[in-house]
Amino acid sequence: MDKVLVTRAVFPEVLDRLSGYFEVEFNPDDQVWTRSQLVERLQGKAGAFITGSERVDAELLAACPDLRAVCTMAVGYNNIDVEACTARGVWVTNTPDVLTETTADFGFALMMAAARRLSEAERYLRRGEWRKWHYDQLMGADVHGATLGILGMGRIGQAIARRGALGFGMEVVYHNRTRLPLEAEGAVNARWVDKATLLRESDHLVLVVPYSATSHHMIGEAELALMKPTATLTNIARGGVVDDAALAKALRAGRIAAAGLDVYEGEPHPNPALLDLPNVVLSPHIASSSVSTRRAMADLAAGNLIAALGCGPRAGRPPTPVNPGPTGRP
Ligand code: 8YV
Repeated sequence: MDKVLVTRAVFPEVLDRLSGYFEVEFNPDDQVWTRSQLVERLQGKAGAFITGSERVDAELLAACPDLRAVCTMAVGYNNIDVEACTARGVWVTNTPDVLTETTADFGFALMMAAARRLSEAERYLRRGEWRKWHYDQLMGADVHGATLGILGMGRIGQAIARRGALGFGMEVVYHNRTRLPLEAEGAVNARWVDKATLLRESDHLVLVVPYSATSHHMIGEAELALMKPTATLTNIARGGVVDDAALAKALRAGRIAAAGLDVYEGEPHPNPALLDLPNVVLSPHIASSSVSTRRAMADLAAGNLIAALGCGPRAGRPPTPVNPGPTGRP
């Protein structure tokens, strides 16, 4: 029986399922292991069920030669060096699709909360400052009928566009490296524009682009300067896509109106400059965290691990691979 490591705490039913196929070592206290603790625990393991918190690179692979599958419970895999895994014939899998709608719901919620100043309003009320109605109390920006900008038009971007166009009568503009086929643009009523136009035209800009060297600080001081002073910015992509220090400055100076953030540089320690600002809605990387979606992500990651290690009904054919596994070894 192969041995596998589950690096973080996960649903007990998922551990039970894995135990039907493997000898499972897990992390009941949900400790965030150091790199050397992780390498130590991976010795003799054929597979790893990981999350976005663990970094898998060439050095780790060299130190863990028995590893044949790295299965992350996330759609994003910027923490995994896929090329290095492919070179060693190690499967990489992720959990796309199952989280698309839930993540889009949350992105929309953050965007609306930022536009309508929801966190600010709640803090005001809790502080006991609400004494009377007045005409310009906590006035925000409308979402319905406004221009929704989307940077990164993959599955989640399109799901957000659908909400905006069909539910809120928004005009949708987007920027993506590759333009969607006309039909797909038509389905969400979206218009491709270059990045500068996207920044200039958006009333509410939502970032859904994967993190890579290319998308690092894709939104910084220069980009924020192009946005409308009344605009909001929502980041549900990855910390690092936005230069958080530049964003904090822009929010403080009123160069944009508000932001909604679920992801940060240096998670779980957001830039302190963001914490004191009234015009930013902050959440702790929970966009995919609905009961049924987190369960579906864990099930899919487990199914990938089982199949990648040659077990179960899909032996050798993990449902959502990122690379070709052993057949991709040069
Ligand atoms: C995960 C995410 O919960 O799927 C992703 O890429 O950002 C989240 O849904 C997180 O990465 C932990 O694995």
